[in-house]
Amino acid sequence: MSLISRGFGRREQRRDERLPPGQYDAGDLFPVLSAGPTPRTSLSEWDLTLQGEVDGLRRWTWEEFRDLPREAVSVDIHCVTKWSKFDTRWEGVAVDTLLAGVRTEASYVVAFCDGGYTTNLPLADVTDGRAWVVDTYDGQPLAPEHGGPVRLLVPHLYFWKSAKWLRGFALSRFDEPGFWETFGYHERGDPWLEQRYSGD
Ligand SMILES: Nc1nc2c(c(=O)[nH]1)N[C@H]1C(S)=C(S)[C@@H](COP(=O)(O)O)O[C@H]1N2
Ligand SMILES: [Mo]
Repeated sequence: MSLISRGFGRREQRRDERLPPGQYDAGDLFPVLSAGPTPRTSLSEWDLTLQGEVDGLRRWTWEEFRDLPREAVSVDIHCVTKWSKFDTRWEGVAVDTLLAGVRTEASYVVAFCDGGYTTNLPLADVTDGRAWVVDTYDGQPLAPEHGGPVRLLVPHLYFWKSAKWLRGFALSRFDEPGFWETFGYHERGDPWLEQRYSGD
């Protein structure tokens, strides 16, 4: 199986220049931030689906998901609570791979999860090699508290957009707020523009 690598070896840029405004370097710490308990879904019951504004439901079982073309990514992540973490290493499937061949009028997606968490994103923020559904962190299966079996990874937006325990995407022509967005967080959440709260 081919494994495309992205973002590795990008070390020239100074760390302070890689830190968005108002953020600090968490170093080796990897805080856990979950709005509820960690759900446990067995892999035999697990699936990933594309729903809503699509030309037909798409569904992958765990085995089917694991057989998709994979990518390794090394990226900086930025939480709205102000910690950032450099050079985090993940493996998984590009959202582009899931959307290949899907005909849609949608401009937005809502990522939905076991446990009920949701977050909304413009389709443009999860395509063109900018988002992945990852099952591996630092060479190990993704730990349940960090979203295992799979989470969304959208490193160019605040980390609340990287939905843990991901089960799929609902595509829509309309932007519908997710969990934190309903509580006043920004609808897009670009850390470089410090889009923390609605209206920023
Ligand atoms: N399903 C789900 N995904 C989630 C969350 C959550 O509560 N539930 N929290 C979000 C927030 S606010 C952050 S900062 C990151 C935290 O990921 P971590 O716990 O792996 O650091 O997950 C995001 N994804
Ligand atoms: Mo967060």
